[in-house]
Amino acid sequence: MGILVSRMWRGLVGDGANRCKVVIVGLNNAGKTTILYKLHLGQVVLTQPTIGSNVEEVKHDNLTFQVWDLGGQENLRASWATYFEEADAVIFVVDSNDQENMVLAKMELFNAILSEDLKYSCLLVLANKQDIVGCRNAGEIAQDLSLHTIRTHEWQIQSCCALTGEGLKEGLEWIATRIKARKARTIHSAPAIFAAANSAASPSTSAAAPAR
Ligand code: G3D
Repeated sequence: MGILVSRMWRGLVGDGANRCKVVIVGLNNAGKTTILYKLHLGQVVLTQPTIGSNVEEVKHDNLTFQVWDLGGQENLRASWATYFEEADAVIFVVDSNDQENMVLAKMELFNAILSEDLKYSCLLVLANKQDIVGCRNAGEIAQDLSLHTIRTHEWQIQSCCALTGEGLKEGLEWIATRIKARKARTIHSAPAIFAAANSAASPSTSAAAPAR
């Protein structure tokens, strides 16, 4: 279902070079929808629990992010992976004031990044709700989630407050930088791959040529 919706959306809006796909996941109530609309509209909207997904476009630094907010309720988390296809980045949102569910959040985070479709995605962890007195700070959340053990993905943790928007721009900036660097690496390695493919092909080409 997620794959179908995601492909239909791409069909509608196109698939230009400056277009990137970002998925926002995290437990229910972490602030995912608030973040999506703060990024998209620059304002806080009254949210309802997300049934399925919300998707909006966010423009930043010459890039157009197609941002997917996926429902975080237990029964919806199993379907996250169906939205991951071709995601350039994954944002994992944590309610920094919800210490009780930190172990569950860690489990869901590691489940998500195990997904084959996220193999090349960078990971931004947003330590949200920093306005709440007594919440865990970004360093503590990095510890809680054992982020330092992640070797498979480029990752970053950013503290933020979705209500004021503090920290969101910095998070997006990091993603934009990572995506641009990856695109540049792909462009630079393309001639090398092309040359390797050519030289691998040439023996059979010459073998096929008539002997003089
Ligand atoms: P979700 O999409 O991850 O399920 P929502 O989460 O975006 O629906 O947000 C859940 C609740 O957290 C909302 O409150 C929302 O206003 C609040 N929230 C989101 N971000 C912040 C933040 O940075 N600080 C604080 N204090 N609250 C935040 P309600 O009351 O509507 O349920």
